[in-house]
Amino acid sequence: SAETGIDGWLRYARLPQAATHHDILPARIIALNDSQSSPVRTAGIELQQGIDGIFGKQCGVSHGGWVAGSHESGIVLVGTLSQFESAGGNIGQLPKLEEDGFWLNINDSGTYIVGQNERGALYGTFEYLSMLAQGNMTQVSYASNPDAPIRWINQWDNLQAGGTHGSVERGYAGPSIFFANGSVKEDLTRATQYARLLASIKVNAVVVNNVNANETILTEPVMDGLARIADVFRPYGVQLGISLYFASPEALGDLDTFDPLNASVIEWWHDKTDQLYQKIPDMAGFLVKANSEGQPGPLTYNRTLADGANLFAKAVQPHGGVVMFRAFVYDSTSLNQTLDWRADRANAAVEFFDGLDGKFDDNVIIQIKYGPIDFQVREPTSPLFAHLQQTSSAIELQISQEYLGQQCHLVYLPPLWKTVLDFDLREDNQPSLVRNIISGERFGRRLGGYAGVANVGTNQTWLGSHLAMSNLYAFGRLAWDPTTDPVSMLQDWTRLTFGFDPTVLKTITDMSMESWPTYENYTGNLGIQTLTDILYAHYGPNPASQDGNPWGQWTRADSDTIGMDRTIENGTRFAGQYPPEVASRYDNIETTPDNLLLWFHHVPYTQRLKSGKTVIQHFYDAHYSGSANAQTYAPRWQELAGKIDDQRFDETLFRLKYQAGHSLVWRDAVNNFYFNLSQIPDEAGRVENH
Ligand code: GCW
Repeated sequence: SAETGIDGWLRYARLPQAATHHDILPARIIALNDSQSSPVRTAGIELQQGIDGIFGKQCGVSHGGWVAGSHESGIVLVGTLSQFESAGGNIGQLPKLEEDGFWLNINDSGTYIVGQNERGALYGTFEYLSMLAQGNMTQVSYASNPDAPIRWINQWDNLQAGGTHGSVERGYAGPSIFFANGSVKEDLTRATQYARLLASIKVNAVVVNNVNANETILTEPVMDGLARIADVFRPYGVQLGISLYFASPEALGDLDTFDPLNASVIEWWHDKTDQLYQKIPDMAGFLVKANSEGQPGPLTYNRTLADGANLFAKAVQPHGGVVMFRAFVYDSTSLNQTLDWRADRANAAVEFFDGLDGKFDDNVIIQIKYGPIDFQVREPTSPLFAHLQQTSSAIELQISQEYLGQQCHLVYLPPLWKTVLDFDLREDNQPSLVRNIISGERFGRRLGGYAGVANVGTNQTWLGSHLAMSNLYAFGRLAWDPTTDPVSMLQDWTRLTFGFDPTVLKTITDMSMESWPTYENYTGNLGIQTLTDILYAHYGPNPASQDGNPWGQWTRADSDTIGMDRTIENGTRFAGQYPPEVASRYDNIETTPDNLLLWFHHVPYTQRLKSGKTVIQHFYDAHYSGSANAQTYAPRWQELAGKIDDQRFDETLFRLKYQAGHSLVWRDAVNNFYFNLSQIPDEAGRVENH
């Protein structure tokens, strides 16, 4: 059958020699709940489909009739702790399970999947099926608990009143799977399939509309539509969240203010929230982008960001909801590159949140992009993670490759994400890894976790590229356990997606693991940022656009020097936003790693790196070596002809050939730009006046 990619890594493709395993497989599935919206019921269906697909063995599903202690072999039993106990199971010896966690036990007497809640039972089921689909038939017994409670996907989907299809901001795979004609689509098949994929990677909520929201998300027909989305999500244990427009009381209601401390405004939001929860009792909560890039917010009324966040927190609190409040707050109109050497957008988040730690309600989580600017190919860790200690925080990662080739370039992102998750901020001179801050562990917070901007669309591949799906898969795996090895999860994904051929596995592993450094090399290296066009599409090279723009993404390149001076004495003082150990490391050019040199220091092109090369020669060399490596992808992929289906082979080859060409465009545009500016010749004679 044609491989469209719609099932992603959940294909349940037939194993080689499937029939030889029939004896050791379950013959009967017992799912301890049969109500329509129950994830445990879904687990039963997945088990049935999975065992049939992977092995060609048909099993019946029942919802009871298990006799505890009967040692009936050949069963797989799935349910929650309390369902298991009511059915007569002994939960006394089970390891401790946290919310969404599960226990998986495969032994001679059967397979037992017991969740702390129904969602956990479904997660355990998908984990079991992932083993089977990879031909792993070993007996295991372990508990698995999430590292963090917040494991959310954000979609930047627009409702698009007046248009046919809802567009997706920074989405590269077609229009929205949720919205069309200003409302929720009638046909939610794709939303259902999406929830299935997300449940299998243990994602527990999706914010379905763009953070650049408008008030129409709160109209009656749209709220009814949202309830239908929640209905198709529910059997997968995925909760629905929405982004709010701060000025809605004025734009949709008939108030003449949206001041968060105004009594009528507060009442308006409480009413709306109650209406929403009436329709969607298990709604996850709200996401808010305020006072950023034209969005209104509390600062409009001289109120604090905490006043703004708490307005919503109080409204959802009685319903058990949470508020994800974005830290991506900056005012581009206040930045002037020419007049102010100390101006720096990177400073904005810490400055805007200064003095607010401890002022947020308990159910507020500050959602922080990994770096201080904006999803660049290389950024230092956002220092804000160290400043919020009495406030829960979550990291925002971007699966959608906005500045990273928009899914036309292969870039496997977990190695980049790990540089931030594993980064030690040394708060109070103590180990302070970002992953332990957002899990809540480091500062003793109850909430926190991960938000991944996915922006899937109606394209059959979800992201527009088959290989890009490894990033979505890995996001879920890391949010559950950030210590997971990027190679091992990539290989799980590859086997599940493309099967068992060792050459396929090796080629995809090698190319993926090379892909981020390769992309960094032919785009922007040494911490200068991606050097992408930032005036319009965020696509393709445009180093000239990286200065003088109103967005505050600058390189301060002139004919002799380059880089942002972010030191404490002489520069923008950004380095001083880190705890002392890290601040002094970045403040000092000697201890700043080469890959962040131009992020923190303004230097002559002839500055020597630790490698011994000059900055400009490194630019030339890196762009040549990066694009040279990108040239190898398509031929390496071509070696896989016949080892995977034609459709996915061809569609991937097309993208890799495109990348090969576009990497040359990148190489020459960037190298020529800096050669023209600096007039410093390339030692290898490749870059010259034309
Ligand atoms: O990087 C910018 C993107 C915008 C986005 C914004 C944000 C949704 O270019 O498209 O808006 O970040 O994250 O709010």
